[in-house]
Amino acid sequence: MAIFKVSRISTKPYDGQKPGTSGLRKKVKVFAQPHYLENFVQSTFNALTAEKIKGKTLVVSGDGRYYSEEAIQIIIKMSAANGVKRVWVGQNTLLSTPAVSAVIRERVGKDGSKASGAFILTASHNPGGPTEDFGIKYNMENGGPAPEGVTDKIYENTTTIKEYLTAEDLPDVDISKIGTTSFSGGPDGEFEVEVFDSTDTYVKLMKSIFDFEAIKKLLACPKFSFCYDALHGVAGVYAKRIFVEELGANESSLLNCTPKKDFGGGHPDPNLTYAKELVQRMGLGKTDTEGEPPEFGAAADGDADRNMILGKRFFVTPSDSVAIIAANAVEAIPYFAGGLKGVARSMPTSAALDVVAKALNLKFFEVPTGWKFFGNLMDAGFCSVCGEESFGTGSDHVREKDGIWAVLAWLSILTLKNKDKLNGENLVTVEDIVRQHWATYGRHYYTRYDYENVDAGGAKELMAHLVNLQSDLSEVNKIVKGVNSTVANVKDADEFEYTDPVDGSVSKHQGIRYLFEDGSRLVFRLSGTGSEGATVRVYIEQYVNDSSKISRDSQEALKPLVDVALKLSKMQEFTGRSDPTVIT
Ligand code: VG1
Ligand code: CO
Repeated sequence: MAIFKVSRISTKPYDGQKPGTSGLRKKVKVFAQPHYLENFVQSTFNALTAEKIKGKTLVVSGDGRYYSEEAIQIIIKMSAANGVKRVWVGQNTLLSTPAVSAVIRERVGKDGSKASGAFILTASHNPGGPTEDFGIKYNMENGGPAPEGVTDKIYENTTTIKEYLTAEDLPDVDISKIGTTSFSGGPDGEFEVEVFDSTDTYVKLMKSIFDFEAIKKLLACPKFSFCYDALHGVAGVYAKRIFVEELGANESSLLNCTPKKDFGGGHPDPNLTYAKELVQRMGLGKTDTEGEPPEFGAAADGDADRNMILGKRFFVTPSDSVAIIAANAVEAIPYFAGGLKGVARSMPTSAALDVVAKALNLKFFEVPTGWKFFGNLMDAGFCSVCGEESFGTGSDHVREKDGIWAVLAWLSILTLKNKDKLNGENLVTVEDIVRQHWATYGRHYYTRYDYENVDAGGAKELMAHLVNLQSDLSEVNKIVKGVNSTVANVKDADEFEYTDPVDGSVSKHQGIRYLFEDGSRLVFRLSGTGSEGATVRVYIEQYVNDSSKISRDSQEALKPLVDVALKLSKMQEFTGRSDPTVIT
């Protein structure tokens, strides 16, 4: 058994190690600077305090992007030196973000041990590779992202750090092979690294939530066809195991399901712009596909917590998706058979979920952007299903959004709606389900405009301008009417502020809102996940409850509100951009 010693290494603070919406994300060349990653990891250990680290088990894994292997070895050595007893690593560094959450909550080690937290190595939907992004975040013992109190403390520590602890002589661990390697030394006397199968715990959890036998019958039905695009992210590992091995889908229904360190040079972000191959296959491309598109298609982001749901030639907005899942969950998904505890959405997500919550008399919560705010609600038993407009959907089975779970939820709804039709009749389609939902609850037209990597100064000025404007609504309404007289009046404008109903913590400046008399909304935010410049997000929403008006093209229906948003914000003036980078 190799013996190791603890070294104290002197270091100096780096600027800008403040975790954003979901961890610290920077270019690989920034992370690869001497002591950069080490400073952040030690600052995290110090923020958690020895009590949560010494003798404990930590999970370290991620989406397998470029620099993950180097980072894992660094974190293993630092964990040993800081008195961690055990590090659990998914084979080949791979664990999806929801799988990490599942491993923390569910996995039991050989000696009965459970993990008390995790470092997740991912920059999620941001591109990977030597010139692209790497990222790291810490998740707590409930399986959810560290709350703001902890991330603030981590950041504070990064500004004063003077030294970190590491075990320089600990040999690198082979993380390509399943098995346990033991060492002796360090504050705990012994230390071990266990490499385990990336899918086992997660697959077992999914099988306890969904009726796999029923879904299998849908996938076997000749009239049904299926397509899944992992965009070269970690979702591919789970897709093979679940959709092909467990549910019997054809291997050819999987696109880009072998994880790559650079995601094949693409942007692993499941939306209509970046999931090009899937969009084309589903008949939503600019040119026609050969043959008939599949009935159902879905995609994931790099770390597999996001999902995009498509029907044949049909796009389901994420805001509609969570509402439809909530409306059908009790009947379609065994895990929810006893009823929903409540539902929640992020503030910029459309109010489609609110309408369902009201109709079904469910507890409802509106939280700031970012999954960390849902965790407290779930731990307190207030919320079962939640979602974000940014292609994030999930439930209280873990404390992260879950891309594969969302696909299984949709397959369960399709299975329910088609339970008497598997003998060759025409099937109820994804589009039928969505249109039926609109007919029952009304439709929330919704779009998001992203202006990526704009000048940070200009973006700040734009936001300041929008806040200033809020003090004079008659001036705002003059501008609105000047752009388009058919648009309703703005009745309220503010910056969203959230008080956590469980612990009372307050989060301010969570997005600038303009609320219209007819229920329409404009929301403006700066992204907290980018690594360069600033990204301005504009969220545009309009509710229509008149059944003769629910079938319009969404971009066309929203055009007047979009024009108002661009004029109010002076978008072109402040950012120099005449068009957004991405429209979803
Ligand atoms: C974006 C999304 C937000 C999501 C976050 C993390 O944040 O808007 O809804 O929770 O990404 O998702 P921002 O601050 O850039 O708007 V992931 O899949 O990148 O962990
Ligand atoms: Co993600």
